[in-house]
Amino acid sequence: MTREEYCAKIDEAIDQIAFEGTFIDYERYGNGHINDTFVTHHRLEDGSVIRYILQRVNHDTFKQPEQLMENVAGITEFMKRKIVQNKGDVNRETMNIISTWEGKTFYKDSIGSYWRAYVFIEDTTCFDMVEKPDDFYQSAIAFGHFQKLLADYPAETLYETIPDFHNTPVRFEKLKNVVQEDVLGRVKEVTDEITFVMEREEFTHILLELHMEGKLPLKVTHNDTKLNNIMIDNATGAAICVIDLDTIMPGFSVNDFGDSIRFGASTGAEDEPDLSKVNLDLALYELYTKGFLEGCNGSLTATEIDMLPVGAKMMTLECGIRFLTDYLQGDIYFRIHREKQNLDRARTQFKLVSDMEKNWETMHEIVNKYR
Ligand code: ADP
Ligand code: GN1
Ligand code: MG
Repeated sequence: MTREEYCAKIDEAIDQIAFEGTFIDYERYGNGHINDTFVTHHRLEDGSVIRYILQRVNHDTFKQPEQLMENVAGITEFMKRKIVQNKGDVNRETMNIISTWEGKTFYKDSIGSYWRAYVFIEDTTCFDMVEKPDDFYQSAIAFGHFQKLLADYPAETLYETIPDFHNTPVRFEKLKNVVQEDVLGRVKEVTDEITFVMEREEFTHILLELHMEGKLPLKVTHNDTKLNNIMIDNATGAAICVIDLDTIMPGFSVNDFGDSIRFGASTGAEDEPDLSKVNLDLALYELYTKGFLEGCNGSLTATEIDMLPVGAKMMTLECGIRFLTDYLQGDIYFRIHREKQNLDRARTQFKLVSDMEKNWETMHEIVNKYR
């Protein structure tokens, strides 16, 4: 599709969604790797300007966008009832879908792309790296609390928006296949990274085996708990809203913990090319552990708490595997802005895994301090 054709589709979507006011303009927004996100501006009758988030759902990643939107609508309505009970602000503490003029939660355009819009959560910031430790701590409380809030959500009504999303052994097998195929001849550059993953095959099974033995429960989980999927209130510093609800599915609580650690408790950016800058920050790990356990507020079993460090290492290894797989396949899944970005992303994850292994005892001691 040319740029002009794509812009025409954005215009088409904007016409179909029941925004308030008169449309002014839009621009690309945010740093997500998956969906196409835009901010739109509209003038209200009193002359003020209102913003919305408009997204084209990535249809290659999410094969059933209609089911996905049913999940999001169900979850946000459920959250709204709880927020009202707690006397909170429903416009800022959860995502609010702006429906189409026809009353649907999304608009399917003439070439089959799915568009949806949300209320823009104003006066908040979304961070790509921890700038103030307290933000990370607040995000931990919010992600823990989010899981507790959804503890009585009817999990059987949720669609699995990406099958086997955090099935690490499946991700491992996929990497093995992609290495075999080596479609772009890139395998020779990354033999150390491949060996690193292969040496950890046994580890990839730990959580699923515990689950199969009946020792680790399935919960309703977010599954993409990185720091830039949470909005921090500029005035109070509290993490007020969990966003990016596309991957809410039944999963393991420890993976929600782990995904936050791999992204936020690193001293470097996810795609930092200089690995000497990438280390596990144990102080941030401790802060997150404390906040997450506070947010979960007694809802985790002893085994779930025991497995928090495993969740951290699992999500970091799995994400590294996914980045490496995508690099070998020609960067077809995660959006890149420069060459080798997915390889750099994979390498930071493996560096963090090594760091976790070196600090394995300490990671457990920290969990035990706050349980
Ligand atoms: P992706 O799945 O591609 O990561 P997200 O849903 O996380 O997409 O959105 C991308 C970015 O857009 C977020 O990191 C955040 O900066 C911004 N964003 C998303 N929803 C909102 C919202 N309701 N209000 C303000 N900013 C938002
Ligand atoms: C993607 O959509 P975004 O940017 O929040 C990915 C996550 C990865 C993350 C790595 C649906 O998250 O699983 O952990 O990139 N989301 C999907 O940064 O695959
Ligand atoms: Mg996101």
